[in-house]
Amino acid sequence: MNTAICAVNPDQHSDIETFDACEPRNGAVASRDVNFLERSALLGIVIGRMPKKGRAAGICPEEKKEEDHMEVAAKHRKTDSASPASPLCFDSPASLFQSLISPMTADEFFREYWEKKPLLLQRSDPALVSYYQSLFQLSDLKQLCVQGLEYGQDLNVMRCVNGNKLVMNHEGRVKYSQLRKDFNHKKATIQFHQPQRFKDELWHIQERLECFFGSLVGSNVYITPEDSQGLPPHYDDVEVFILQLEGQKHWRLYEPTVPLAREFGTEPEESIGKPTHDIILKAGDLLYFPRGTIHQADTPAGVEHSTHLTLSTYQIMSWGDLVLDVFPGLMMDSMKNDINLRQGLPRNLLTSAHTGSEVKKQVCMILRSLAARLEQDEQDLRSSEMRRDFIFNRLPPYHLQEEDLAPVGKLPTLEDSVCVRFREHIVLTLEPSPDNTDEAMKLAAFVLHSLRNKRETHMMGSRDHPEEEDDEDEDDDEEEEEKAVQGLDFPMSHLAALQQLLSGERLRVADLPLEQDADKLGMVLGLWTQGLLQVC
Ligand SMILES: O=C(O)CCC(=O)C(=O)O
Repeated sequence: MNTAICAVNPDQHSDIETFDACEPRNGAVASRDVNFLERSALLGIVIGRMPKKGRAAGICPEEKKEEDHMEVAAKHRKTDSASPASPLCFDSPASLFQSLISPMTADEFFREYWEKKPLLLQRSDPALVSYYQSLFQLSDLKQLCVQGLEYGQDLNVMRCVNGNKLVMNHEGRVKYSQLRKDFNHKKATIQFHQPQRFKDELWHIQERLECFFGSLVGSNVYITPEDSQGLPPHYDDVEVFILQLEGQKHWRLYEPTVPLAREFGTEPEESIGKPTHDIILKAGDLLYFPRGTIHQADTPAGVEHSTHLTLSTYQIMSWGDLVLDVFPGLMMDSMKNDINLRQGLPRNLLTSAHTGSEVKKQVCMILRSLAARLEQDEQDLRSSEMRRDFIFNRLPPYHLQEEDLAPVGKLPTLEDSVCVRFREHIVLTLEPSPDNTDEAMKLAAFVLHSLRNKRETHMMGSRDHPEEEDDEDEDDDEEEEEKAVQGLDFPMSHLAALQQLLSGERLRVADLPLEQDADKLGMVLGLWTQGLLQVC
């Protein structure tokens, strides 16, 4: 983080004074005679109105409409007169992100802020304020409790006391009356997990963001009563976007001890120094900060309560993680072709206290030759777990229902032209063929998709159910079976044809780059049956 900033409010002159009261760590203090706009630019603060849907230049280009997605969403969209019109632009993943961070441009965001430093967007647009409030509010909890919520799994109730997190969860099912008692009288913060499971608009936003980032996007809602704090200072392993939905929250951010941290961590107040940012977030404001940023937040006295939504992404998405992911496959392939890699280790290597410089040298040589071979290899890198994890755990397309999964339109013939449906929710991977019977390890081309993913379990994992551990093996088997159904595998000879289809082109079945007409038809029928392709 290279710039220290403090929030200033353009509407209240006196707030500008808080700038001087804040002591940035890096000495990046703007002088008093810099005017507000210049200073805002210097400080990474952007203030503005949201663009009207589809009106702002370059924000919502009509031609970028994603047909399947729009079609399904439009078919099922409820006409809910209580929901305010969305100031976000859902036409494409990029336009959604752009409208979320408006008036900052996505280019500037990724150039100046992403993984680098916090960004505060202060907006005082009443339409945006009421839209943000409609995403989740304190009063939603009553109905959600009726639907059935469990402590621990669906929400936590906690309070920061003397720098420590005091968890105040009760057993089992959440009763609304108890929840309000803890909130009103014990000043507990309610941390609601993954509200996109219940709130359609959050499903829509997060599904678009998952397409935009190509990474899972989770969320939590935090509701904190006045003059109270929920969590002690800590940092997360995710990029976060904080949307202030109701009331106000006071945020303090600190220099990371582990920049771009890969793990969650807490830090005692004594060791974190002075805040680099001291901010009051108001309804409609958005705050971004990179993973590793130490933070704490409290609802000031005199504010009725604060509700904010934390959108988080890019967990386990670093270059290091990719190398960890592809390395086992690379090594296994090399071992098949190189007898040197199959030669035995020196005797007792595993039991000796030091492996010695010769062993290190040998390992370095192997790594160099692996890199050299990879450079010459024309084939794509094979990702084993990261792609699968994303495609099987992301949200399904917005408002996709069981009936949308049935084959669409007429059965394709050789003379028809076909197009892939739900392109954004499909990946092509190369993996060991399910037909492998020996060590030769044949590869197959897998078409994996997320159309049958469950919105109700998005980002919930299975670790929250320790009581079900006995059944774990059985559940794992069932889960594996279910996942296996969410894709099709084809022989490697079909790879070029699949790549062509998945590039989004409209193609005549007869023109697919496959030798046999039967293979062409077999491939398109397989995809058509899964609802992944239609005659167009
Ligand atoms: O509101 C709080 O106490 C902390 C919230 C937080 O850490 C977050 O939203 O990431």
